[in-house]
Amino acid sequence: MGKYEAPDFYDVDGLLTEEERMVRDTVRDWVSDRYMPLVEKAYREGTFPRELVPELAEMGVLGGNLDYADFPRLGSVAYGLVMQELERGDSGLRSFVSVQGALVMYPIWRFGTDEQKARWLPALHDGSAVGCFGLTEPDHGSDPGGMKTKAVKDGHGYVLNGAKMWITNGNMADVAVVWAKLDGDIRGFVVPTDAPGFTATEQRGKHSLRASVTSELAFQDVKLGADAIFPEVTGLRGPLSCLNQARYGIAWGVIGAAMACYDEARQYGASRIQFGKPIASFQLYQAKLVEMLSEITKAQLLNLQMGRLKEQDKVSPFHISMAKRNACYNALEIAREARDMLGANGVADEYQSMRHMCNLESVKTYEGTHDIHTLILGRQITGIDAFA
Ligand code: TGC
Ligand code: FAD
Repeated sequence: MGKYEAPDFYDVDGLLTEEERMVRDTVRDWVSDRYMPLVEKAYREGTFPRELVPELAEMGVLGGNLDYADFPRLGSVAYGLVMQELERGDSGLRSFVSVQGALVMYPIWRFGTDEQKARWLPALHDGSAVGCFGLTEPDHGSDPGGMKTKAVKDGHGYVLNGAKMWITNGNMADVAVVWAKLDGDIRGFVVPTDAPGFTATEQRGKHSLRASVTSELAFQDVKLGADAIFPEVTGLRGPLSCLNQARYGIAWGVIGAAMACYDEARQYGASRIQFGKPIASFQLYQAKLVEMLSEITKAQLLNLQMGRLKEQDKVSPFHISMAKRNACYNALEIAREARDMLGANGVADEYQSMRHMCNLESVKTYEGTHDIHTLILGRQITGIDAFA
């Protein structure tokens, strides 16, 4: 295939600042030069290319949106564009960065003590430490409020027992942000993964997100100091605030994957000859490209407006739910269509559409499934709570 040509039908580029374009282009080039040569092998072998973490850190994308100490700060739109470009490479790459920044650094920054911040934020920012976020349990995914993981007071500290499942970065992590019930209330704990009684077991056998580490965490009488808890935040509001940040990045990210699939199908159609003509000359093929580009363009504009609202502190979780739901649904449809348009070659791993398609099945599920975001929006529109 030829060089990647990012679709931008409505000149969204013209709505960006020079700095935003520069950040996007830096990450776009890095993905082309450094990540794309590795991804096929990583996906086949089911590994995350950890050797690239220092380079991600060097680009300032780990917690790049946080206003902390001397971290260079990315604006919300620039951060979204970074997610778009990373996921153009692979959802696993964006997932790594999302979890580190939005689900580990963000809660420590927002809810942590000065000591927790000083201990973890610089190391997570420079990539010398990796974090994971434990909310989902084997029996509580969409309904995290029912979680069983429990902390009890023990002298001046706490003892943690329970299990988390489907945890991105789990086996690579030095620190886990774990949500558990203390006296019946959901609280957040900063747990070093070398604490006795903490185990992480990699979940193999995934058809999706193969270039990402996913793990089950178990806590057996893990002793934590009094300084391990987030002191103020109580209830689902804590983890859900982090999910707002991560869902924001996903809405941008999956459109990067869709852009890659569209570009692959467009280029393939121009060079693949059937019935004596390029397949892109057939009307049905063209109609598919039109649908794909239309949905990409609408999502690009929605994401951009969401980002501008976030910069003005005007974004609500409902804006983010709509963008996450819309982007994941359409990105997955686009990836499926692109796979089909490549014929048999579409199932070969030298092409990327099927890899994106398989990844997007997970991304549509995690951080709130399509159905859950439908019901979040339905509750907002009607005032009637379908979860109650
Ligand atoms: P509900 O009654 O709605 O709310 C309970 C409390 O939370 C507050 N709240 C929020 N706060 C901040 N942001 C939001 N988006 C919030 N939504 C609700 C709410 O105000 C209330 O606060 P308070 O102080 O009054 O108590 O709770 P519910 O039990 O009815 O559940 C709501 C529901 C279903 C929407 C929620 O539980 C949900 O979103 N479920 C989906 C679970 C989910 O998204 N899990 C993601 C796990 S992490 C992950 O997947 C990482 S993948 C990472 C990667 O690899 O990229
Ligand atoms: P369930 O909640 O059992 O849902 C099953 C089906 O039922 C879905 O179609 C759902 O939409 C539907 N459903 C559920 N409730 C309703 C309802 N009220 N009305 C209508 N339909 C409903 N979690 C973390 O905490 N940290 C991570 O780092 C993390 N990384 C992940 C990485 C991967 C690769 C994957 C696949 C998942 C990850 N998750 C993580 C977990 C993810 O957030 C959950 O899988 C997700 O929240 C859905 O929960 P569940 O799988 O238990 O599905």
